Amino acid sequence: MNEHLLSDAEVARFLVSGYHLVEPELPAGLNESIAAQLNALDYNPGDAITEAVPELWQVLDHPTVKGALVSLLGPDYEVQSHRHWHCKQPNSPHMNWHQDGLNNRDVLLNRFLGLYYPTDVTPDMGPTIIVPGTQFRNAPTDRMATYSNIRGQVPLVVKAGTVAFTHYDLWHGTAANRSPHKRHMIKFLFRRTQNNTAPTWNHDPEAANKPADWNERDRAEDVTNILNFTNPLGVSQSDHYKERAIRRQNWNYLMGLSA
Ligand SMILES: O=C(O)CCC(=O)C(=O)O
Repeated sequence: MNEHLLSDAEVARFLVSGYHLVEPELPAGLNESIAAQLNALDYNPGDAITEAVPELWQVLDHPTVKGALVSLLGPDYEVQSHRHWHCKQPNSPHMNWHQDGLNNRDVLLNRFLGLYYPTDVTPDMGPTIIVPGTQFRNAPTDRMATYSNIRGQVPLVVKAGTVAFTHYDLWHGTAANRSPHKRHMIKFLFRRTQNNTAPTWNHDPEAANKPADWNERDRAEDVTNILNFTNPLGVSQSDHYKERAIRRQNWNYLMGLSA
């Protein structure tokens, strides 16, 4: 067992909710140093943000961050060349809901985002807002952009150093920044390069193969029941069973079985 890899339940929850947060124990002063360099930048270098602030690699190379990536994308995952510094300026408005991915109901988990926050993000600082469970839901982006609050939305009010891994199709937006502080987030993109032939996380076959238990439902701690019953959006039964099928296909794909 590798202490940095995810458990079965954590992998299953990622498939169900579309996100996973890690809080790596970064070297003292690293977040502060990165934030200071970002505060001083007077242009956005785009993909070259890692050249402007090379210490960002220390975040990506942290064992807790790598452990989550290996668990979900395999040991040969790639850090893609596209990345972006999202500097949310003081007194700037909200950003509409959208999906970054291709709006698929994708049964293969091959690519997703990592959002790194070098400072604490308070509710008034324009946190990213995600809607857990929306990653398999198609919605025309122009229509989605007109929605306001959505039941189940989660503002990423996080502590400095947090990395939020989010499914590429997860619905997200940003709250307005009503504070006098810049809110920094660096978005990275990670990609699988090899299909799994076996689980790449801390897999326990016994615990992962428990029978379905209707009495546990949302309290479930095991894979079968997490995949079957978790319903973060509270959708109807006829809607839920379609989603359940996609989750199970994703799980089988990660297990190295045919999807
Ligand atoms: O700045 C943020 O919090 C979110 C940015 C965003 O929506 C995106 O990168 O697609």
